[in-house]
Amino acid sequence: MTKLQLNKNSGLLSPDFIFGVATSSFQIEGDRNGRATCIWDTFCRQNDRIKDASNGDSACEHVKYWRQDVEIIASLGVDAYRLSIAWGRVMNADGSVNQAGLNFYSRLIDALLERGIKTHVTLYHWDLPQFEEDQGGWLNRDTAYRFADYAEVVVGALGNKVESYSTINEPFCSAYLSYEAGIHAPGPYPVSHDSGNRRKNGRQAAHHLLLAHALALPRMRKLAPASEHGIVLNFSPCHAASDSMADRTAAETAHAYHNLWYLQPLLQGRYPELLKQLSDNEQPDIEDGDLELMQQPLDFLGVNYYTRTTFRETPDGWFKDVPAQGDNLTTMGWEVYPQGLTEILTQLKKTYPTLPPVYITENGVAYDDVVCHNKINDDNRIDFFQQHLNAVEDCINAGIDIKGYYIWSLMDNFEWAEGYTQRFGIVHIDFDSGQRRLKESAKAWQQFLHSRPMIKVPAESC
Ligand code: IFM
Repeated sequence: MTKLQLNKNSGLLSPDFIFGVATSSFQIEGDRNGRATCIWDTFCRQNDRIKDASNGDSACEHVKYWRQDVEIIASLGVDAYRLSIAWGRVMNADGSVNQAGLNFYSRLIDALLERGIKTHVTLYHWDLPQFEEDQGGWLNRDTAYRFADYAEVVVGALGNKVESYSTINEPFCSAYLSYEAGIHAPGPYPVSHDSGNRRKNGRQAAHHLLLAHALALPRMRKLAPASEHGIVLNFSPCHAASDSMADRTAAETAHAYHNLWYLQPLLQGRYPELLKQLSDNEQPDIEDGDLELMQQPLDFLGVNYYTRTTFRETPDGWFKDVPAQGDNLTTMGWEVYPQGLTEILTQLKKTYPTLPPVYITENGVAYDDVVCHNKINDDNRIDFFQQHLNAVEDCINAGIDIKGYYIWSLMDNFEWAEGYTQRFGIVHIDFDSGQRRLKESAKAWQQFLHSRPMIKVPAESC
């Protein structure tokens, strides 16, 4: 079996470096009846939105098998588990609390703590309740205020027993992919409901997501002063398709639009200069004080990293991504490009010297896994992890404060518009029977994590 290895002086082996596995609510939970309808339920029921026409009704049946999943997590030897809370499992449309839903998460976290596993809770991983979308979703400023109320309910109940909280996961996806590109829920707005053009919608949703983060964070900090509080952003280095000035400019514009747009307001209280290049009817509505509020102190920045993206100029002077090519592609069509992690983080640190400590909150890969004699030989995935661990090490050596690394994902799950066609897990799921099987990559992680030289103090006794 291929092994995962680090040199014995590696910063990743320091006693307080956290290794974890990550999932999200809609992608694994199932138990459709235990929660309010969310935008992904609606989206999945529309024609041609999901590659295999599937939905999240059952997913990995995690609500049914959560005890088994906790045992699997514990068996891996990880320090932490990153999960997300389904807003619609905790809040009802009338604003009342769904106590059964809240209890589910509370029991799960207790069971993890009993096994010495810390939790990282993300409050929003894309499953906006449909009752919020019906009021305009992330295009409606009020959603940001209701998010903060929901955050207060969750953090009020779970408090300090959660090691770290993130407000939002990947606002780029919830804004750009969803309201602008229309390939994620809620999808393209029918013209009659369209409050403006697509670009304006994407920018407005982004603004409200960042506002939601800013409104919630101080309330969360008050309710869980011993926990860490932050946000999770996804980054991809933007490369030019050619050496031409036009393509290089396109790549820079894409970097500002896709990467910096979400980080700069949080660290500097302003959007990139690119904002001024947008026409008046493309710019988001921003109220006085919003940008100041966005500069909430962050205990950490969660960074999700998968690949780089290449751009070329379009005839109207904007940018378009060029599909990755070559033989080093994953089944998502993404290029395996570990050095991109070091590149983007060193670039961000140079641009923003006040970059908070970083957790790599997601990193992983989808490949075509085959079950053969009850075994899933995914050496290609082990290689992927090894290369990215080396990249994390390079970042640490370059002076970036990286405090942890989360594998995406604990288990195969519902991969959004790709349905169940993409397997990102280190644990294989049989979506018919619910059977869980450790892939060889999970065993490699087990061996690596259990053989770490230092002794960890269980989270519960801290
Ligand atoms: O599965 C997703 C996850 O929900 C968010 N980050 C990227 C992953 C892979 O596409």
